[in-house]
Amino acid sequence: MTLIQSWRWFGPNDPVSLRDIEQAGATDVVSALHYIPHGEVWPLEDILKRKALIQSAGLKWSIVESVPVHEAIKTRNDESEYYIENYIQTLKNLSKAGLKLVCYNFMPVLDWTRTDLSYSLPNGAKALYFDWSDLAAFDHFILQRKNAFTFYSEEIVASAKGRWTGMSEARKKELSDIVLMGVPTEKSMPKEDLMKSISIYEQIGKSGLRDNLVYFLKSIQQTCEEEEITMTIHPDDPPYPILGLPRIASDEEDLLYIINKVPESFNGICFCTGSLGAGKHNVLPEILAKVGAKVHFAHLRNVKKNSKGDFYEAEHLDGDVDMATIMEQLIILNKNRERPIFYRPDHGHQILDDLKKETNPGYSAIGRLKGLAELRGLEIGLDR
Ligand code: DNO
Repeated sequence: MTLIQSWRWFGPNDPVSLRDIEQAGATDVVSALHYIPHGEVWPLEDILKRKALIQSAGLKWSIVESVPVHEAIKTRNDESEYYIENYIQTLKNLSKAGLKLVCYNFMPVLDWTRTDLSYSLPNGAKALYFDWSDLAAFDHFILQRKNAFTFYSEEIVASAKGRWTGMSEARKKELSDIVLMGVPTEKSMPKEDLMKSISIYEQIGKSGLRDNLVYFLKSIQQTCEEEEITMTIHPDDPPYPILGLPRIASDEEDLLYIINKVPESFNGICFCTGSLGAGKHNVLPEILAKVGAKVHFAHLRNVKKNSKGDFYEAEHLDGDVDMATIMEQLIILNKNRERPIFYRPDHGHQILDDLKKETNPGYSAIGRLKGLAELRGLEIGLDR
């Protein structure tokens, strides 16, 4: 059995078409109904429509990423039961349509966070960047979170201050928009709402958030088991608490906690080499060796970090993550499985013709195509 190459598609409004995906060489599609507000039930009809569209292009919708977990569930407030019921209904509808593999995350409020979406590399390609000094500047000067600077090292505070002094108004606005942005094609969050959430999560803390995840998983367990659905949690990106928000899927200990607390087979992991790889504390082959049996889906991309922990998204085979070792481990894990492991080339540089186009940050076609081609070559070569 070989690994399955998949590709994220944001739906009919994605500038990358299903045809492009086919030409890039992926067979399976990762998609979600991004237009449905978080927490609402995905109607069966809408799911079937998306599925038919993907099928009509000769591809297969195999993975749902994400079914977002509503904030009410993550904070377990008064409305959480209502949203859990909705989530369960969405899972049942997905299952009716034959969709059995779901990716989600439990990051408070913000999904992945970057500070620059078009960082220029020496060869003219553009990449996504995360810079602690920019984040600290956003935190202190834009968000004005109380005592924000106490959460950063002196070195970062000094460079954040310097940077802010020289920052143009346009860049200040851009930085704010970028940090507050979530998944491309979904709405970004107003600053005031973020502040409110931060104070709620202060009370919850890491252990409270862990409890809320376990409660959520136990609440959907029966449905997942009856419907044969596998849930895969996406690691935190970046794998650190940011802006005072707790993180619970950032390292080996977190992932082991999640799979040990809810050991049933429906509870799985999406192994994202980019998210985990951004953590100085993470040695990916070691993590994969421990959690591999629970990995059903992988996001393969690379990052290069500097000594401060800032990082940019590097080429898929070039960066701090030893992709050849990861691929070798995935190939071995994939033997003797009932269902193959899926991977997608996660993100890619904006290169060539895509530099002239409007693209979803991280999700332009050609950079991902290059990533997929490299990963597939690696896979076939190693497998031989
Ligand atoms: C970033 C993605 C994430 C991911 C979600 C999964 O590009 O990997 O947005 O889709 O966190 O829930």
